[in-house]
Amino acid sequence: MLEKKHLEFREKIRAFCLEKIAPVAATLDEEQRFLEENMVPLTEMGLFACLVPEKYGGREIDTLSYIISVEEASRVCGSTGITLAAHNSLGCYPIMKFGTEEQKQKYLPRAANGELLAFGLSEPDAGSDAGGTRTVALKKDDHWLMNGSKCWITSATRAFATLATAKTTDDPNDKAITCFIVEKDWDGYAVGKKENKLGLRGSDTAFLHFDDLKIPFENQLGEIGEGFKLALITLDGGRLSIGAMALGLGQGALDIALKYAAERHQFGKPIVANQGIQHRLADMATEIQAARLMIYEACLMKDAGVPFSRQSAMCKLYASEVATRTAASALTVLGAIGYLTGPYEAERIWRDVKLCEIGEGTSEIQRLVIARDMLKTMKTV
Ligand code: COS
Repeated sequence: MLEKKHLEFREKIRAFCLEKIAPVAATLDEEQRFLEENMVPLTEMGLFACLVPEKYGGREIDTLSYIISVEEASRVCGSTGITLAAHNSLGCYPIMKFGTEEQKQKYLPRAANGELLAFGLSEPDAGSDAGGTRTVALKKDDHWLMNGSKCWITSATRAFATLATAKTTDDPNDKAITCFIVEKDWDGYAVGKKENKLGLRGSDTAFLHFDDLKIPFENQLGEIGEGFKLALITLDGGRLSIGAMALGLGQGALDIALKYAAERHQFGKPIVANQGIQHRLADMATEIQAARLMIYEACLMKDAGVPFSRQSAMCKLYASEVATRTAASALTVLGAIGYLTGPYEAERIWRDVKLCEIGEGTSEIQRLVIARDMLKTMKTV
């Protein structure tokens, strides 16, 4: 059972999302356009400042409240959900956790004020094998010199700065990587063309290219050689937010299916009068609620300082597979009309949700993380 403060927060965010985000969600998808018109309202609601401490201009809400905001945004617009998730979990959080005081003062107030941050880990040849990074940053005079490319970067075209990982040696046998905060305005930082995606078409995804990018020493984030662990710790939190995104998308699909099943008449009765439809809706609701409870519990674990890597992998794995099933079920309930782009938006959810099984670690990687943790601890629960 949620506490009163979480229930009130959810009501507030839900009303906001229905008023501001839902009306433009279809247009953003259709026009493949970034959610520009929502940047000011989202900033005013504090949704880019969720985790940032108040002393840096943030809202400093707990993880559960933040995750509820990603869930509610995704319930009406997956593109908004992923933009919030990437900025807060992958952009703000690592600076909060690993940044120097100067880095926090320099970047967090801007981030909390709606200037987006991005996270650059993946590369064309380093996806699931994130440690196989080829981007290199070598010390030269009074700076680092970075060369390489990052791919699938959420908000790449918008972000004023990116947290990018690189090897800090040209020794091919040394796989240690380090994280850096690099800024869009610097010479040598180039954004590739926006990707044409199956779903989440209102979020910007693109390559980043670094060509002799000069990085001041003070922009190294965390210790040299600790970038991989920094990334994995960051992804532990990020996977909760992708789970929340899946949860919201799945809930959105269920909302549409229930309403349609009650309204649509065939053979002289609403189709929901058929037990086959009722059972389908019941299964959808049950699985979504199970995913919700898993994710909410993992949020409490994170804030309590309890290790939650396995749980966050489980949350992402389960919620994204549930949401994929739920979105497909919603299309089945809607039949031919559900297959159309537009009238019921179930088709958009079906396209959006697939990313949840891929981004921030595929479902196969989540299974690997869960199994490895069980084997390491020899604890099944
Ligand atoms: N938190 C902190 N440390 C962690 C960790 C975590 N969640 N997971 C692993 N580590 C540590 C390990 O303990 C190990 O430390 P030592 O070198 O001191 O022993 C180190 O990190 C390397 O771990 P491991 O040997 O398990 O690394 P692997 O190369 O085998 O890869 C996986 C592990 C596959 C789990 C990792 O590469 C991964 O998550 N890949 C998916 C990446 C991904 O999600 N990409 C999408 C990015 S979208 S932004």
